[in-house]
Amino acid sequence: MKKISAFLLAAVVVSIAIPASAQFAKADDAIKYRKSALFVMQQNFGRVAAMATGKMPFDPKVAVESATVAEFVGKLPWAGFGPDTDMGDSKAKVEIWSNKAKFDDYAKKMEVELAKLTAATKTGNLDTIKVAVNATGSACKSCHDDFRAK
Ligand code: ASC
Repeated sequence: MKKISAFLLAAVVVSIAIPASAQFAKADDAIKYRKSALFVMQQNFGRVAAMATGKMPFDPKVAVESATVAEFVGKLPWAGFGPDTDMGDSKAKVEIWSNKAKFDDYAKKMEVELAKLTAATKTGNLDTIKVAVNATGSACKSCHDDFRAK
């Protein structure tokens, strides 16, 4: 019994001593988390963008649902960019961590544009949606230009 408790205590101490970040057990989990959130966001944004560009038939109900999911999931990736997650299976440039304020501004901007996109889909007007899709796409692109490796 004593041996087992000592082992468990040691395991707890080790996991406290080397936290990957406040919310994830290891840096790889944080990276997987942010990539997953960005992927789900992109799939939903991409669907609305495909409707706006005529690559997919416009279904107003699906547009609202997709934009709503993109808006919500778009709030999630940032928790996965903790201080010790700058190395791993990722295109994220190290400049994110040396320029965090700028990165955070881009993230905020994208969240704002995604909220506007949801509002635009609720009008049911494809021209209004197109404007919001372009603004959201620009927000994605400007951050990628600075902070994502090619
Ligand atoms: C997408 C996607 C991006 C943005 C960007 C817009 O669907 O994956 O990175 O839109 O291409 O310019």
